Amino acid sequence: MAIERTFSMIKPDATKRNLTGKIVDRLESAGLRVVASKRVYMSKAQAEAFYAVHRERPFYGELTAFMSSGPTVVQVLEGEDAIAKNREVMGATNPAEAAPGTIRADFAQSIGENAVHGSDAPETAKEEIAFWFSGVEIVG
Ligand code: DAT
Ligand code: MG
Repeated sequence: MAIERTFSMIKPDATKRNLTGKIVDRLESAGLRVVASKRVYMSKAQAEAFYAVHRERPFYGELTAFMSSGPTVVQVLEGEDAIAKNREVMGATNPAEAAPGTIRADFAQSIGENAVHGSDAPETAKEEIAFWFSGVEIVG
C-alpha cells in the first residue's frame, strides 16, 4: 500500500442538512487527511463536464440537475490506500445497500441524493482532482 490522494465531494443534500462537519469527521477518523477543500456552487455545465462519463445513463439529467442545485464541498484526501479507504467509509451508492456505519447508510437519502462522491480508481482520482484544484491549492 502507498500514500495516495483521492477526490471527495460532500454533495448538496448533505451541505443543505448541515452535515459537512460530521462527514469530514468520518473521513478524518478513518485516517484520511484533508489536504485541499473549498465550497463551490457548480453550474449545470460544470456538473455535466464532471460527470461526462455518465452522459449516456438514464439518470444523467437528474444527477447533473441535483449537483448544480446547491453548494458542494470539494476536497482532496490523502492517506494510505486513500481511494479504496474513502470508498469503504462512503458505503455503497444506494444507501439502502450501504453497510451499517458508512456515511451513505447514516446520512444519504436516496440513490441520487447520496451525500458524498469519491473517486473510484487512481486515474479518475487524478482527473477529478485536476478538474477542481490547481497544484498550489493542495497543501499536504
Ligand atoms: P458512485 O457515486 O458510488 O461512484 P456511480 O459512479 O455509479 O456511483 O454514479 C454516480 C452518481 O450518479 C451516484 O453517486 C448517484 C447517481 N446515480 C447512480 N445510479 C443512479 C440511479 N440508478 N438513479 C439515480 N441516480 C443514480
Ligand atoms: Mg462513481
